[in-house]
Amino acid sequence: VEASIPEPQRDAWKKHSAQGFTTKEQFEDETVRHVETTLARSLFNCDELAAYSGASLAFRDRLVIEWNKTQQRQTFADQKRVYYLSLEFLMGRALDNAMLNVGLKDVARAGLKDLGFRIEDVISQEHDAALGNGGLGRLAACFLDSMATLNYPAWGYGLRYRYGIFKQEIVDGYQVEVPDYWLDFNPWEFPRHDITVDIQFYGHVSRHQDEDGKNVAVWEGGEIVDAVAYDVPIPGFQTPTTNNLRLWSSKASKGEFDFQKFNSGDYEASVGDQQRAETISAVLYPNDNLERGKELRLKQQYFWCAASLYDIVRRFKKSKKAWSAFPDMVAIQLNDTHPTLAIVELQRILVDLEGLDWVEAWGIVQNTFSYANHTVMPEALEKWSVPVMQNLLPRHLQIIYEVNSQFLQMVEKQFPKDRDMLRRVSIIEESQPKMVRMAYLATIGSHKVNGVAELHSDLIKSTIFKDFVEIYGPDKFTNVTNGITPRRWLHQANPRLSELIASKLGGYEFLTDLTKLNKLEHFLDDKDFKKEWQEIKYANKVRLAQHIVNTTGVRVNPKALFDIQVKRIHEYKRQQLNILGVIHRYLTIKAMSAEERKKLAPRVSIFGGKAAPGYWMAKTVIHLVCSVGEVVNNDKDVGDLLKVVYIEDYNVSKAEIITPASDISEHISTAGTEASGTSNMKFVLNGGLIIGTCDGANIEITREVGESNIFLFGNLAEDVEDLRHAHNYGSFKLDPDLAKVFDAIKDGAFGDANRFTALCSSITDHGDYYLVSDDFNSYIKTHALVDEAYKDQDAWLEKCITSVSRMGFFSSDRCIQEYAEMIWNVEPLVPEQRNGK
Ligand code: 4GP
Repeated sequence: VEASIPEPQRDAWKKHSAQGFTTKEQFEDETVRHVETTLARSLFNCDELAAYSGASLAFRDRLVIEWNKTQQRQTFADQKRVYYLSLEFLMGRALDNAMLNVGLKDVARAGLKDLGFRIEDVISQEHDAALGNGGLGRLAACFLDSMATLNYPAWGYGLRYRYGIFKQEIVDGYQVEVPDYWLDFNPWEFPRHDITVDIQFYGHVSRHQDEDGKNVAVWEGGEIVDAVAYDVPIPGFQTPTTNNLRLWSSKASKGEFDFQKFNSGDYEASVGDQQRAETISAVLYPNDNLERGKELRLKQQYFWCAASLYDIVRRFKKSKKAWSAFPDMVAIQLNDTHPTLAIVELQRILVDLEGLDWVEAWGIVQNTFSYANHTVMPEALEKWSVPVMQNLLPRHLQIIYEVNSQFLQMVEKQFPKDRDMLRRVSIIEESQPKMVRMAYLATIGSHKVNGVAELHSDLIKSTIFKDFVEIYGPDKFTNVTNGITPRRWLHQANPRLSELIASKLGGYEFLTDLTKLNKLEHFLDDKDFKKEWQEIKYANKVRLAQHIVNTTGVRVNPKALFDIQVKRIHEYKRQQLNILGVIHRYLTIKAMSAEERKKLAPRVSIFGGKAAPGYWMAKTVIHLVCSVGEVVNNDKDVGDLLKVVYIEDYNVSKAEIITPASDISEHISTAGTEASGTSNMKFVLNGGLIIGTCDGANIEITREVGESNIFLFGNLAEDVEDLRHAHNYGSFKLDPDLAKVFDAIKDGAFGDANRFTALCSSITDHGDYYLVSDDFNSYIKTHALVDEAYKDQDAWLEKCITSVSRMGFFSSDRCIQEYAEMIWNVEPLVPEQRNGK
């Protein structure tokens, strides 16, 4: 059906085209209009939430106008687009970001003030969009910001979960999970009921002859679920480019709704079917760095991949180009292995539905896809049971077998005598039941595979993909070190620091070219500048101290050294090492004379992060932190010398308050386990130093900021395997300082010791897999160096400023440029007029 307006009427349309506000007057007009008409409220009935809603709708209008233009521009340009497939997008709040990216925050601040509101109160009404677990999902969100800012024609594809990551409450020192129902009012999404895709599950495959006598596979029967598109505009910074994030929501198919049952009076069963369909996109699986192989998760993955592929293929077909041009128009980036079924789905579309020859189709597939790996930890590598896949996706399993068989034939030719190689690299693991190894399938179906920091990219080549490097050669494997968007993580989270930097560098160009920060080193002797820098850090600490007292009741001294570890709770990230170190500090203070205590720098140890609901050990760590806090914070001997706090419900908007307030932050994973880490970058960019292991991006941060500006400790990745081996063969010796810490715990210094038995014995009796004991002494000593260094405030400040000036490399803009040039081969589409310039 032709939906465009005929030529003669287009002038009328253009005349009435929506414009969006630019001035304060117009902003107030729009906000009040939305409050009064869209929300049906009035000036007698407008609380902060209503003001938030009105202001958001005013900004949304602006975004939508640019968004429509961007989509038209990209369609006309007819150039290659990139599609970023991620099961997680940890977006956080949108209003503040929209205000800053379109450059109208000051206008909004003044307008809201006229209308009787403080902008901060309005902004804080927004519910975080928390469709992710941690680093992997937040990285996707930073990438969307960079792709729009750099004007790349790019779409994100994900799932519209009804429940994002759970909310964490700390009750009596234990984590309690509360569902995150976030969609009550979400002005940032547009339902596209006209864009609905039928997604098939189950059924069987039969073979038919087509008109040309060709034998084709037909996937029949089973059930159909509808995927409905919801679009979220993604504004670039200081550019009109506004990209699209399309999230799919599941719904019972109209054709499927069982009228038979309905008419025969079985209303409940019929509604039950409906609910089952909606379950697919109902909840985000709350695991970080862990896969649990649940069928519903596989259903989510296929649902999302099939809907996205349908959409991408439909857009390509409109261009009427030959299939061979598909990889010239489409780059699909897989964020980890979660979207690997998209590879199989494209092969299915090309061979079964479009009639392409297998080999030609597979060439197109390989040239289209690329895959980023985010972890080497075995428990996080996705594998799906063959029987489960056979049942849910019978045709896809056949295709996987065919891909595998051709791949293994190729390998056999290359390595004729190496039977074990075939077993090792097969997509199918010959276990009971057989399993599909998704990382291998993703590697075979892509033209590039990358890790997310140098060490990590080296490790994947020497461990999980070692054989594949032999088979394909080293060029298929590459590195793109992660980055973060300086817009959210500096300009938005730390506006005063951003302003101070701009005043010295003569403008905000550093926000789009972060390497410009290096000029800050010229101001190391500028007393006023340094004083102001220090005042800003202090103000940020006061703001965090306020949040802490409001939420926990614990009063912390903002003059103390703030030592922060916030991230998902995981044994490999070693929050246990941190809290055991804190106990060691506590015991040391208790043993000191009053004179000695006077010389000690006061500390606040701050923890935050969620544990996966089924991860018992992680939950025990949280409980230990809270129990230690209970004792230490109420010990009169200790006073301000040590406070221990657990910040509840760590999320993106809390990170915006926490990150600018650190003096030191902890990135202390067992070497070789943290693929990159990204909060390490955020903390340094905000003028905090870090204590860390030689792991992930810590190594590159050290290279950039210099060894004297970071506190490194612990064993190296290359020694980890030998140490573990030694532990298992009897040479484990518990560190003597750590032994004292365990004695205190066992004596009940922090309450019932039984609650911590498993945690302690994982180190003392079960091999200490994460090398807590091996690294303990080095960790404690390095903390003593931190204490010493903090005493010389001038030197400390110089380290901070120097580090910030050298953080240019860690912008997600650099990262996206590397993907675009090395992997996607896409060009930006720069609009003519740019705002803010
Ligand atoms: C995370 C890694 O653990 C983290 O080091 C990295 O910075 C982040 O991805 C982004 O690349 N991985 C996951 C996961 O969150 O579930 O594998």
